[in-house]
Amino acid sequence: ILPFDWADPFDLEHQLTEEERLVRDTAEGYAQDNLLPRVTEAFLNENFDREIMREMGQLGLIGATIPVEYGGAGLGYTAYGLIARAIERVDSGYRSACSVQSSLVMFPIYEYGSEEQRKKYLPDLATGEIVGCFGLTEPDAGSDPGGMRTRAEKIEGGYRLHGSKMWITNSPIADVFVVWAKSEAHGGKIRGFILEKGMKGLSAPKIEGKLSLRASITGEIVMDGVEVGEDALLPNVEGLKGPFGCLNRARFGISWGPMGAAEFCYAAARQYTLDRKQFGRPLASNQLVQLKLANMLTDITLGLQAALRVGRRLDEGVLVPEAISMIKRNNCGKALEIARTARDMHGGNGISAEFHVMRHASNLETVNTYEGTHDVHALILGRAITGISAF
Ligand code: TGC
Ligand code: FAD
Repeated sequence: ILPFDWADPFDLEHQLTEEERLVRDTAEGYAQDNLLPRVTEAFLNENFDREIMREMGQLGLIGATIPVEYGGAGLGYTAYGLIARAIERVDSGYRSACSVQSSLVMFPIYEYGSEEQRKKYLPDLATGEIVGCFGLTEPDAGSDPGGMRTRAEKIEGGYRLHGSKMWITNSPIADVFVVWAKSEAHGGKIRGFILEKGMKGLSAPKIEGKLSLRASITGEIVMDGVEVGEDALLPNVEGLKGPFGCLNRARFGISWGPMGAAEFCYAAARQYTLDRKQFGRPLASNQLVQLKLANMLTDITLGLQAALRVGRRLDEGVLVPEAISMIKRNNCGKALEIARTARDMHGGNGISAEFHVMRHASNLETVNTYEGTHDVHALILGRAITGISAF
């Protein structure tokens, strides 16, 4: 019989390889030493420090699964998940920046791009020298991206893009924009295009006043007749499976990330209720409090184990999108619940920025919504279970 570890009851530690532990330690060290000290100010002032992209790039935390020859780290998906968890232990907004650059910008350029596009963009994206964004969502097409209005008109030697994208992470500071549009030259099918900052007709205004993910910068992408050459088209994919192929990877990362935020909130609630006394004894000595801690740890432990299982299968080359929907949905929903409960367990202090739990709870509202809402992932599962689409 071994003693119970309140922080790692299923011994996740020894299910990781030596290399994965090293990556995890690098990411955790960076996040705790360099991100945690600046997050409160960034969140309160709604400010994303652009330098963070270069810092993460230098440590190999961007483009973890992209091959080394293109500047990536050539790691497996579990390692990528561990990076997301470490960064989101500090803030979901910082993990967002890392996910978008890695899975939604580098992955499509690597997977669907020409050799020229790979060479042109991937190394600088990996170092954080340039920042990318991913434009799928539109003001009138969120859960239903097939309803997008952005279109690419055929012109001599290229395309002219019209339309607008909404809620785009990093768009106001982006150098490179991976956008999805219905292309008239391809029978109205959805195609991916790489746009660059400074192109005529392209702008990316910031969305102000978010009450969630305030340490991340979010904006629109406005395309008012942006003209690009043939070389801006991602040649190797068409249809919604293009953006969804990227989302499979990003959603997998998002099954790990919120577990980091949840672990932070659980550990904080545990310590707080051990330290704080009411009615002459620690809050932690009350059954109601212990029940909450037991529920939190159970959900975190099962969520991490599930994410590890899906990561191992991805590393073996087995990709089941519905399994990713299951863990994205479960782990985001549970993390949100845990953060809200931790906020409550901190009493009045729980609403203070100093204790971080409310910031996590507010961030996780977004994480539960983007990359497919909690309910949309239930419908993806429902369709797979019944064979009937309920969208
Ligand atoms: P549906 O008919 O199901 O599929 C259309 C085509 O796409 C293929 N496909 C997939 N391929 C690969 N992986 C997947 N997961 C796929 N899901 C579908 C499918 O095989 C089909 O291919 P083909 O060749 O037959 O045409 O499409 P639908 O229109 O019925 O879609 C329904 C639904 C709800 C599943 C889908 O639209 C959906 O997932 N909606 C949610 C939208 C979403 O997740 N948006 C995310 C925007 S990006 C973002 O939020 C980034 S935040 C990043 C950060 O800051 O961290
Ligand atoms: P809607 O689709 O309008 O959904 C509203 C509600 O209706 C939800 O509860 C939803 O679950 C429910 N609903 C929708 N359809 C159904 C149905 N058929 N049955 C039952 N219920 C349904 N997008 C990008 O492309 N790139 C990004 O980088 C990006 N970053 C983001 C950053 C932030 C901070 C946020 C908030 C969003 C970001 N998004 C991004 C957009 C995000 O993916 C969308 O917000 C999300 O997909 C939901 O779309 P929507 O907001 O239009 O909501």
